[in-house]
Amino acid sequence: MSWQWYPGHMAKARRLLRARLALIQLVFEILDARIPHSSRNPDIDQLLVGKARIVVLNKEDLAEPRATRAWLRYLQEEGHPALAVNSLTGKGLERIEEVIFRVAQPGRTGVLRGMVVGIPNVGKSSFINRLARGRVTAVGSRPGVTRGQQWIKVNPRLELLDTPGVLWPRLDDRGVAWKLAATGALKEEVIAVEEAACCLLSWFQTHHPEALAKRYPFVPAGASEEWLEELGRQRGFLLKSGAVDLSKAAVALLKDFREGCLGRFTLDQVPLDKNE
Ligand SMILES: Nc1nc2c(ncn2[C@@H]2O[C@H](COP(=O)(O)OP(=O)(O)OP(=O)(O)O)[C@@H](O)[C@H]2O)c(=O)[nH]1
Ligand SMILES: [Mg+2]
Repeated sequence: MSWQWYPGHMAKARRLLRARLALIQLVFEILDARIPHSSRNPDIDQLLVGKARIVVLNKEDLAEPRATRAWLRYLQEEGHPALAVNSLTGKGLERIEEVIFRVAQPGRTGVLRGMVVGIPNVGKSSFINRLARGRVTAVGSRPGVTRGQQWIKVNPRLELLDTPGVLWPRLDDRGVAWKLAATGALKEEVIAVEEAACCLLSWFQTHHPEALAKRYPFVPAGASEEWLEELGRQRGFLLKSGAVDLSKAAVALLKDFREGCLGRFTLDQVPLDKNE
């Protein structure tokens, strides 16, 4: 699969992040609750060394609740407060300010400044909008700060840098790429949709065949490629040649998964304790 991240982009993102980190006391690390491992930037600990951090499992409404609880425990054991959040409704954000002021000390001005980081499409902008809801006041670019950096005043004690830090995902792990594709972290143009759909399908066939049978009762069980072909045939996705348009079938499956039509699922398991 190809990626939209290249060494040049990564170096630039790293530089930008460093410059912004100098201005803030707190980082919100946004992960996708369906893939907390795969949506995590592999260099995050190095990048954020010494910064107070709150980990946010966003899109909790699409993830499996029991898995989310296990992930929250795991992340908290790492030493960061972790919250499961739905940024569209605000669920999970009720006590965020309490958590914020527990982990980070305001700067010299008495105002705590934070920023939001995460890989593409995890919900960084939605999170910022939700946190600042109804109170969005850009408080102007500060002198000496890189051109045009805007601060959003969430409340008198908390400001957020409005440009979220886009981080690169794990690029080296094939087991991760399809999960990023399935959840929408990678644009469809840059991924092999059929490959991603086949991987997702195999995952469902292994872990939740009942969810597939419920959503697609008309598609008989079979190896992933045949299954996809059958879905395409049943839905009438045909090419001019009469052959099934597999990529259309793949996109239909990915879309169903992303929109939660199959149910709530978490694709990443909490790593087993090394001592177990
Ligand atoms: N179901 C659900 N969808 C969400 C949630 N948060 C964000 N989304 C959706 O996820 C998509 C991406 O959200 P954005 O806020 O644009 O994500 P982003 O990280 O800012 O994306 P980029 O700026 O492109 O990197 C949008 O379609 C949102 O509506 C959530 O908690 N639950
Ligand atoms: Mg955004």
